[in-house]
Amino acid sequence: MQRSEQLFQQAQKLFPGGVNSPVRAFGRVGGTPPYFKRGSGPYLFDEDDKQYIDYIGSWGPMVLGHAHPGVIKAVQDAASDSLSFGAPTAVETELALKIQQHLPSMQMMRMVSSGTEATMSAIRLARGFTGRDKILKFEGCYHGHSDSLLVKAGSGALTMGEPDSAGVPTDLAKLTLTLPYNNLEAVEQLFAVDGSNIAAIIVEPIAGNMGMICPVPGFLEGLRVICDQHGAVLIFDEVMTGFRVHIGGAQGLYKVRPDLTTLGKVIGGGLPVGAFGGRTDIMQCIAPLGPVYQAGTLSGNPIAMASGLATLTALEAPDFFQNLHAMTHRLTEGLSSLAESAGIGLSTVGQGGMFGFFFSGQGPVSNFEAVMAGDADQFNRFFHSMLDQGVYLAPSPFESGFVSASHTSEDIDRTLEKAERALQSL
Ligand code: KE4
Repeated sequence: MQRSEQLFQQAQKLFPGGVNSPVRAFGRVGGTPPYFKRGSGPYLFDEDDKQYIDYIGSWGPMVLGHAHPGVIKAVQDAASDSLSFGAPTAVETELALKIQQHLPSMQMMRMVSSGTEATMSAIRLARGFTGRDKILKFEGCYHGHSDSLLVKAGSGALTMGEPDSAGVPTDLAKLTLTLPYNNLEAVEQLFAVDGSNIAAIIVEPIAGNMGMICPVPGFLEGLRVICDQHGAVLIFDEVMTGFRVHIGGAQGLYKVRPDLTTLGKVIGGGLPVGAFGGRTDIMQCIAPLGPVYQAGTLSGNPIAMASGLATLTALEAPDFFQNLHAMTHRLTEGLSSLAESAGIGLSTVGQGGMFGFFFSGQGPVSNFEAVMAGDADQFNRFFHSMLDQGVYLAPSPFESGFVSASHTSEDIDRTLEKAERALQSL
């Protein structure tokens, strides 16, 4: 991995930790991150021309696989007409209509340029709409890096061991209440005493930033009832799950309707796009219609909109999510049985094109505390064995993995052959 090592050394002088997003630095697993120069379908090629089967997919956007011909053509065609106008375009309307077709709860929406912008704006909107200041999030959930949401956060914050970031004013952080994921009783107790001061609950309807954790039956439905009882806004952060776990997102899978939804990743197809939207009466509080200000130079960028539109059009193909789920299931079931044969405690979970695995003997994992009890050393050794064998997994136990529509059963089976060797070596 010589070229990547040289590049990483040079990058350390330019970027903190040598990276532009912390989890990429391999801080949790050690070693040098490969530098990629090309992707094609399920494969990545690093600067030393080593090929990897990719299970990160740029942390979710690449649900079609890398360099999908239809997406690349849409981007090239749009780019030849200029990269940005800073003005309304027809293509942003087309993308919004397609999103709304599959997520009808998004009666109105606003495009932004990242998931962080989407959740930050949604929180401000919920506070402006209700006139309340407190919000509730769940331990281990990550909603991007805006100040109010960097409290007991997951993903890179957890990977770096800093779930509560420095630099967030104490007076602001105390307005962010946190509870264990999947603990509905704790939410009921909190709202019983403080419900009239809570503007919103923001939740990952399937948690993907402390590994992958699915909601226990009744959890999401219960949040819906509590928000209705207390006039709080229910925000589903579907930046990761949107167009990843089901054509209708997690809200379509679990049939629970949020008041607001945040999106990102897949709706940009690899280009910077986020969105927030939901009930018309709430969205009408957003400037220029209402008093909640929100803006962005490159919001609705036409190249990014074209990329997202081509991506969503492609995933509307018949049986797209059934096939994607079948591939993911083949991987997770295979990993489970290989681990059992190797006498390793491994629990796996998968939904649509998203999966997780935990090195823990305690069976299914349902919250942050159980995640933290996992065997981090086994994870690290498994990760590096797979990376050496050309399988690119997330470099942290506090992330999810992603399968694309371009992964074939042969790719999955080759992955499992390598996993067998990795598990035997633990
Ligand atoms: P971005 O600002 O990174 O586009 O989105 C923030 C965000 C919001 N909500 C959820 C549920 C998310 O998963 C994310 C971002 N996810 C991480 C991966 N766990 C992005 C990868 C990174 O931080 O480098």
